[in-house]
Amino acid sequence: MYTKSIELFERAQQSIPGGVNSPVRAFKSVGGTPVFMKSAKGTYLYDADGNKYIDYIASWGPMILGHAYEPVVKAIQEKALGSTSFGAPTELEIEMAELIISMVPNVDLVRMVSSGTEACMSAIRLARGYTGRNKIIKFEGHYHGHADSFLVKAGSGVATLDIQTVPGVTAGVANDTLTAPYNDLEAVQQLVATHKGEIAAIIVEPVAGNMGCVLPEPGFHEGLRKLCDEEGIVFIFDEVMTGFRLGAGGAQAALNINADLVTYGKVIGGGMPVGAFGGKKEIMQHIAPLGNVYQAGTLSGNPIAMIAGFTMLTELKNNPSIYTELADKTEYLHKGLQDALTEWGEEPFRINRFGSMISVHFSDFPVVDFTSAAAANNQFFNKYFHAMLKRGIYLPPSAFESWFLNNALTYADLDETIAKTKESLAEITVPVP
Ligand code: HOZ
Repeated sequence: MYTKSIELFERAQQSIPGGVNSPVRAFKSVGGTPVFMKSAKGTYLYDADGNKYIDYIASWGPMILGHAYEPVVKAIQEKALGSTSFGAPTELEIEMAELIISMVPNVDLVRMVSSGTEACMSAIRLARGYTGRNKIIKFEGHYHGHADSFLVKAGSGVATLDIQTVPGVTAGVANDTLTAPYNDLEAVQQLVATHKGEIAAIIVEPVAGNMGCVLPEPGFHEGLRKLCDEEGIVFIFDEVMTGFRLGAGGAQAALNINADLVTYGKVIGGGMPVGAFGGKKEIMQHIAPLGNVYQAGTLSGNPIAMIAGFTMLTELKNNPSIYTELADKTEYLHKGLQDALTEWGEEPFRINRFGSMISVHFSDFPVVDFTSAAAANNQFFNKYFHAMLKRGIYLPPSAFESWFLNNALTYADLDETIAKTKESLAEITVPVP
């Protein structure tokens, strides 16, 4: 069934570290061989062996409208005929910036980059340059890409591989990154009081997606916002996952919170390698060439990435009902999974959901931060993952990742997913504690 994937993984390990170009894909925590994909259309993935899957990753977010969405593919094809890169400005970059500004609150200026990592890295450099301070606060289990400053108590692959300290990140850099538990406002207030006048930025995943989906508790972001205002700290929303997914205005609009800077990643490229950071003019005007905070990139604003993103964001802007449809489908899935797991009754569980982000935690208690996410029965998740995979349901290969729904999913696909969950649960033997 996975003959070709097994063969490709063997071969990949000869030329690519660990056989993959991003660690979560290696299936290290769930075990087994990663499935090598060949193509996808709508909500269906097809692997190298010809197996078909219903996709719950959506390329970790961006495939909101499904794979190979025709207007996006057509726009890319047409644009490529006029060159794939100039290293010089284009009108399309202005249109893209104007579109983002028209959709998102509190963004006066936006700078395109090529990945979410680059966006977050540049945003904290800007915050440091703007405030003249060195330290930042991030949250345990949050992942803001792999720049040195963020690889402290990070989520996603760092949590999946259980890497406590990342070799190569200097103590100096690590010392400037302070961490607090997500949803623990008091811990953040204490950090700020201890390091008064030293904190340049607080960066947060507004709805966390790199330790599974974990929701902000009421008042948490409001408290952070107030603290940042009082202490002159730049408040950064990392919207790499939530931007244009929770709604056209991202988490800022969905949660009714104003951030000073926002960062974006893959979502704004419709699946192409893109990122961006933006925010208030007062801060953004410190970026070169307006100011001296240097940041650059030959492929920034790349025409193929811009046209893919512009086409997808335009669809999202013009069809706001997409978000209601997505939220309804996610709620339907939630209920179906909830009923299936309750009826089976052999393992405690919690389901977290916000918009079209959802995750199942095999836990007896609410999952509200990294400690509770890590304390769940993630070995059981791994079994569930494999039981679903072999039935054609492609979930994230780690309990420390959110699931992302795409709007090509039909209710029949959701029913199939729920039915396959029932079959999977019936198959899994619960180990005697
Ligand atoms: N860190 C990404 C999700 N949170 C995973 C990216 C990938 O492995 O492709």
